[in-house]
Amino acid sequence: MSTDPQIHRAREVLLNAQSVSVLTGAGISAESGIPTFRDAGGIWENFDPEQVATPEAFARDPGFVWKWYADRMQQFRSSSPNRGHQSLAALEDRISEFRLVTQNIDNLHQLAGSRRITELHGNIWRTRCLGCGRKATLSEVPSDLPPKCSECGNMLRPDVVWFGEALETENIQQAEAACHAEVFIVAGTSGEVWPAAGFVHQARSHGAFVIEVNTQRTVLSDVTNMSLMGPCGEVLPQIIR
Ligand code: BV8
Ligand code: ZN
Repeated sequence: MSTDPQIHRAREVLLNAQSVSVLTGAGISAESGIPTFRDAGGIWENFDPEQVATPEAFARDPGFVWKWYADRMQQFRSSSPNRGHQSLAALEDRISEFRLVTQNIDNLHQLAGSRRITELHGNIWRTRCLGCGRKATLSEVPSDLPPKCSECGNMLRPDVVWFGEALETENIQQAEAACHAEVFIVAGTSGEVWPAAGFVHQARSHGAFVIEVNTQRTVLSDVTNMSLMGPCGEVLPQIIR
């Protein structure tokens, strides 16, 4: 667990910061009951990413991939933001220059009230039409899979970024701008996925004070100024008074 002096130091740093950016991963949603990818019992223990999170997998069997997402949507519907998400929303209200960059697609940051969000990997409740390219937001879990476009009748895909797919340029630009903040918090991510993990390295190289919040050490821990060991739902409320 992180020590009080570390918590106190992190709180001081945040109190004096004019600009703060945050990068979050699946770990911040763990206390909302959503399994992470690479922890024990994680998603990749039961599913091979190549079978469900690549454009090839979708081309091969869109119904199977949509079933995987529909099941996750059901789970997300019964999950609500935890104190970790809520603390970041409160921090945003206090800091004039704030950006939340998330790898998560579960929409919990939005539900917690965060506004200046960059969704690096998209959002599970948004679809994109393979025919006309139209984006739409689903209000409920689709029943007949794969869903069809109400405009042109073509197949819809989840508006998420799969392995091997490029992130949207605008999101990369927003994330790169976020790396110029005085303080960069990286919370609940294993740092395994690129280019998301690379933004932590960029922030450090720009001279940011990098604070990690995680239940265990990660490949990013050596890139940080401070690594606070503990769950997001406990540590973030302590450092964001
Ligand atoms: C791309 C889909 C190129 C949506 C996801 C180098 C450079 C560039 C690319 C690569 C590269 N090396 C390899 C690549 C390819 C690949 C990649 O990174 N592979 C990895 C696995 C090696 N990257 C890509 O393919 C990316 N695309 O680069 O395209 C390109 C360029 C031009 C033109 C064409 C192509 C696309 C990556 C996006 C993939 N999509 N998701 C979905 O279905 O969710 S990634 C997936 O992993 C999720 O988005 C997830 O958020 C993300 C990262 O995982 P984490 O969030 O970190 O979750 P994880 O389980 O790993 O860790 C949880 C952590 O939380 C742990 O550390 C744990 O200790 C901690 N924790 C647990 N509980 C708590 C906690 N911490 C605090 N509190 C708790 N309570
Ligand atoms: Zn369409």
